[in-house]
Amino acid sequence: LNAFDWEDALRLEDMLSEDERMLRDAARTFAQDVLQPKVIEAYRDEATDPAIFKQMGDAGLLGATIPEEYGGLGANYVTYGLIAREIERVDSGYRSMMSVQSSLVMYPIQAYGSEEQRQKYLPGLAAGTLIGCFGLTEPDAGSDPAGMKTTAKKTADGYVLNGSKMWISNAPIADVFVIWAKSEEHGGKIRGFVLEKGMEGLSAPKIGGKLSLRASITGEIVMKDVAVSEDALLPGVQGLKGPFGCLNRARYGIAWGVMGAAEFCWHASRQYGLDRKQFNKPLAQTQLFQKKLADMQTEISLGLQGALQVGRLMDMGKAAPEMISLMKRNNCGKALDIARMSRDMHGGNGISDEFQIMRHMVNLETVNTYEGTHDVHALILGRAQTGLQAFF
Ligand code: TGC
Ligand code: FAD
Repeated sequence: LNAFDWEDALRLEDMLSEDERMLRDAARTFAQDVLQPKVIEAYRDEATDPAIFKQMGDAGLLGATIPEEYGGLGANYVTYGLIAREIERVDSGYRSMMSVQSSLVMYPIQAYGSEEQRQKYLPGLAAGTLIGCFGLTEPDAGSDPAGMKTTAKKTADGYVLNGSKMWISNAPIADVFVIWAKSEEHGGKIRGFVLEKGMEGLSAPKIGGKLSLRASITGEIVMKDVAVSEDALLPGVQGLKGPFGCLNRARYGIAWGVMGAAEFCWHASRQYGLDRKQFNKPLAQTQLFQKKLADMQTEISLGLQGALQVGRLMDMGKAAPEMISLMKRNNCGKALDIARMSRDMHGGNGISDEFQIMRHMVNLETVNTYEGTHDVHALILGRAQTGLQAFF
């Protein structure tokens, strides 16, 4: 038998191709060299630097799965997951910026857009010279997006949109807005529209006072008689399966991403326990401390294997949305438990931003809630195994 590698207990490394490892390593270098030095201050000041999009674009991290002809990397979903893990090892907010741009803005334009829409938006979004956002949630429609009130009315040469969106990542600095609205012309079915910054009647005020995900800007989107031409409509999809098709990809990325945040907390706890002595011995030499480290190692090793398996199935075209619910829910919940445990293991230092644990912990509160809450994913899995829906 081989020697045991405590950091990679189930040898994830051996299950990756050379290309996957290479792109993962490049993402790690970028995250550690470019993002890590800014994050403590950005979080403290609740400041999002829009230049990060350009830096991510230059590093090839936006739209990794989008074909090269549109500026993407043409990489597989396993690679996309590995990138999310490296970015979220630094901060969930930075991973949010990357995943909204990649899965929630570039993906729908590629999958549901016209060729003109693809040519117009995808290269700039891949380069990070354009910033995108995704408006599904509304003040009165969160877990139940079918209850949305935003409408699109047909006019002689296009549509007029009215309504408001709430809790939208990137919105205040966005150039491109993917908006989901009920279209009168299509019998009230949900359709996607691409709006642009500067359109009359469109505004995106920042939501201040967030105690979580402070390095990623969040806003409302207010639409008052926003007139768009016919070519703003995403022609390729109608109904809730449009936004859900995007969410499948973003939720999958989150399943990997949160494992990166959890790994940061786990490694920091181990090191802290080796360095810090109480009662004349390292904390890491106590049974309670070691049990916690073993629990962290176990959940992270299993969570990464599960994420990899779903990624492989996605790349083979064999993944089901319920698999993604299972991994998004499990990995977010476990990462949050690990971050809370790590906060405790750091004692008083655990509450200091310099140790970075508490930032991960409060970020993960958001990640556990957005893209379908922990309980909503339980209900999706409950429905899949009983045939009974318990949402309403
Ligand atoms: P339901 O009857 O289940 O489905 C309606 C239609 O949608 C289809 N569908 C899916 N298609 C593809 N993938 C999926 N995962 C799908 N889930 C459902 C379904 O086949 C059906 O199609 P059709 O053609 O028959 O009409 O719809 P429901 O209203 O009962 O849904 C219930 C529920 C709770 C599962 C769903 O509404 C839900 O998932 N709610 C959670 C909402 C959510 O995740 N919001 C996320 C907002 S975006 C965000 O948070 C971004 S943060 C990103 C960041 O910053 O990183
Ligand atoms: P609610 O749906 O009101 O849920 C409140 C509680 O009730 C939760 O615990 C939930 O699990 C529970 N609950 C709801 N329904 C049921 C039920 N049937 N049975 C049992 N329990 C239930 N949205 C976007 O569209 N785009 C974005 O870019 C985006 N970014 C976000 C960024 C941040 C920082 C945050 C916080 C949110 C973001 N969201 C975004 C919104 C996010 O997707 C929603 O917050 C999430 O879907 C939950 O909706 P809600 O907040 O309205 O909570």
